Amino acid sequence: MKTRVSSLLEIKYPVIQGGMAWVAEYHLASAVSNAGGLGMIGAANAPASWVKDQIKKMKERTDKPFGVNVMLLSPYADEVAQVIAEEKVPVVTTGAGNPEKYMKLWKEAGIKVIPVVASVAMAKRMEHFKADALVVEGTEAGGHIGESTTMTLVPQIADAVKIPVIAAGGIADGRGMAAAFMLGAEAVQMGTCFVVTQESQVHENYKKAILKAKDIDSKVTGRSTGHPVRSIRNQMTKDYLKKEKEGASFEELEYLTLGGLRKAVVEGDIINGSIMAGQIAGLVKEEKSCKDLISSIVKEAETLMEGSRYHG
Ligand code: TUI
Repeated sequence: MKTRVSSLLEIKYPVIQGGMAWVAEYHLASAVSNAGGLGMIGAANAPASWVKDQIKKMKERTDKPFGVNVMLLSPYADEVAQVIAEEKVPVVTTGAGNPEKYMKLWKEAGIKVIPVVASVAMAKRMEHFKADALVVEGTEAGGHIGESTTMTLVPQIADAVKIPVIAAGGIADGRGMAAAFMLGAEAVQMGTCFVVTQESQVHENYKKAILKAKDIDSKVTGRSTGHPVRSIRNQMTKDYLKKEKEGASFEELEYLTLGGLRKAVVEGDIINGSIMAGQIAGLVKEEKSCKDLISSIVKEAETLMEGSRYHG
């Protein structure tokens, strides 16, 4: 399945693994890259030394392209941006903000820059600043989210820019991938379904929570702080939403989500921790290897798209 994105990134399949905080580390990312997708290291709130070590381990485990996601709200974003340039990481994606101030540094280092955007205005701005492609992420996604859905955002941004669009948010099978392509995307980025792969290092309890989740088990906390975050409902989301109603401080609320993510991913505390996952968790029903996951999704999407051409 060749698209402008698979050619740009020099990958076999136009499938990108999301740069998920605490989840997107080198075991998972190298498995994705070795399976023909683009594996991502999620820098999240980690210091540059951690990111540098992860890049080293990636290079030991794969000779295929990979990327690093920079979470722009991180206090370490500046130093992480520098390490990415020094290490000449093939691809960088950014999330939760505007990466303008790093674009020149990365482009001069020959890095492909793919900002995650959640609006048409931001998409146009990133194209102007010489982004190579865009991840267009709908509100169905897990973690920090925007307002618009993947269904509405992808075609509007595909029409507004010339650079290729990668759809994210709500995709976990071949139907979702084919639908995203129909909307104008040339690749997909997926998160939730990669959390439950065999190579993912997250605590078993976290995987079980996703596998067990139903369509209505997703909650958004933090709308009042301006940092809305989607996760699977539990005691934490209940406490958070209550505190939010009572007007708790920004710091107190923020700690519940980001501090809570470590608690859930590393310690397996799925009661008081933050189980970030997308609305599609209800569709994710089995733990597969990254290779099986990617090849089954691509095969299903290809079959569906063949069918649509045949009938079209
Ligand atoms: O970044 C993500 N997902 C994330 S980041 C994260 S860590 C975190 N946890 C709690 C609070 C805050 C961060 C967990 N999940 N996805 C990419 C994404 N980017 N979604 C939405 C956006 C976005 C939003 C606004 C991108 C640009 C933007 O522009 C604002 C501006 O500066 O104009």
